[in-house]
Amino acid sequence: ISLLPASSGYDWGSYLKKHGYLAASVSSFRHAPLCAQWEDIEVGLRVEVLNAHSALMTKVYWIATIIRLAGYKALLRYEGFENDDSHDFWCNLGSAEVHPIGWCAVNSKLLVPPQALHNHITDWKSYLMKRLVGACTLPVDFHVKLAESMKYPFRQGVRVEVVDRSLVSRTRTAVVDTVIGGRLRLIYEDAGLGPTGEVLSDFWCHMWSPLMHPINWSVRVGHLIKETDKSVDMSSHPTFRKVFCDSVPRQFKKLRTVYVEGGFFEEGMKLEAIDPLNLGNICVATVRKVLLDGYLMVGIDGVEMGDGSDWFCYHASSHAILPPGYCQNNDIPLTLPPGYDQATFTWPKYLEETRSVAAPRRLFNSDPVGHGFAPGMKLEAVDLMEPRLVCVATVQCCVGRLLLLHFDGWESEFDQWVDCESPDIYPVGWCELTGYQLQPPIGPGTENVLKSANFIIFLRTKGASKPKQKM
Ligand code: MLZ
Repeated sequence: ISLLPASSGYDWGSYLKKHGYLAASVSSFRHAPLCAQWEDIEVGLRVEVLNAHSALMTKVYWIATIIRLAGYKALLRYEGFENDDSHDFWCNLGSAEVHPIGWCAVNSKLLVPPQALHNHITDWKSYLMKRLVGACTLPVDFHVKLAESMKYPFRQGVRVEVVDRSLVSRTRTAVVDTVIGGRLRLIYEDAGLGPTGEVLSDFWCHMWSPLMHPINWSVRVGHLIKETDKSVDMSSHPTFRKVFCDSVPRQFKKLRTVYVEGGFFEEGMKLEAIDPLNLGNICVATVRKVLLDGYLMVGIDGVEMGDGSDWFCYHASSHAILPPGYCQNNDIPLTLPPGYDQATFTWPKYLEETRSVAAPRRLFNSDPVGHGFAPGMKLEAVDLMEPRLVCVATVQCCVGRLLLLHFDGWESEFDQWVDCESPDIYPVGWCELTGYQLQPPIGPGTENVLKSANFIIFLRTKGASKPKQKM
């Protein structure tokens, strides 16, 4: 299945309005620009916004009220239309055309009402005085804060260690090629170039992704790293003509410290873990190796290749590893090793059969967390199996810290569990704000297209058990 032609300006507004969808609030995304400022942003705020209905040659502005919020997007109504919603329009509050009240005065810009209102009200001055008494507006430093939160500690030419997409049990050295909204396009140092100079293997991740590390991390914690193939010549690629600079730990998000006194994870202990290659599945799993600094290599029971090539590194504080019994306690399906039956599987029996022990509960990061997500909320989320893609998505369900995400228009096969603080989920309007391309739902809302698309996926996956997808 190929994706729809990418659209840069996805019409979130019509999609939300047509179906009455809600969107998660910007304040629920700790890594998102303006997250801390968003508490003050609410329906009823007044802003000065470009007047798109003016016949004048110069840019003029008018006052509008926030009628509805969806992530960064606001449904605005120009002052004067009162209860008439027919001119309402969606606008990204992060865009350069929206300002706090008073901005026009300070910057010598004209406030001119939209043409449809010209004959409507004659004494604008007293009308506005009445309408604006006691009204709130955006914080004055809104755009300054926005600009500040969109500075990133990475730039082209910075070297990092990142998971090898062709062999997830090891890392590989890569160079930052592009930075958009804190997401990095990384090119493996020995990726190779195709006939037209195109990069043969790259990886996208957020700068706070747990899959990315500073240079020397792998050797330090004891993780396997692919030796860079020096015979591969990348020098004709513009990114590789830059002066390189090794990334250092302070450029990365600090992980929660784990205490190993009083016992830590040990090789052979059983747990439940999100399958790194099928992120919609929480599986029976085993600690295969304990690395330094609280990192673990985890294998999924019953489907392991046996050579360690499909082990995956999770930090002990990761949301992706859970104590045995977690799924049952929370009424969500646990994916069992082949040959086991949902009706008869019990953890105590399984531990006995496999002569193993459960990883103790206290070792897991079970901090209770309040978050603002609820089932049905819309957001923009990375398809972690193809991490270049940021897609229109819905929170399907919430379990503790975990959110099950569904990609609109795609089969549930593509659903993924993510942590509520994952840096790979963004508010509605984030792509527009940062200039990242958003993947719209396939089959833009029409039943037929949706059905046939599902059908194609069905054909693709029919027969075989769910195919493993490459990262
Ligand atoms: N190549 C993949 C793209 C899937 C993207 C889905 N994103 C939710 C496929 O066609 O299967």
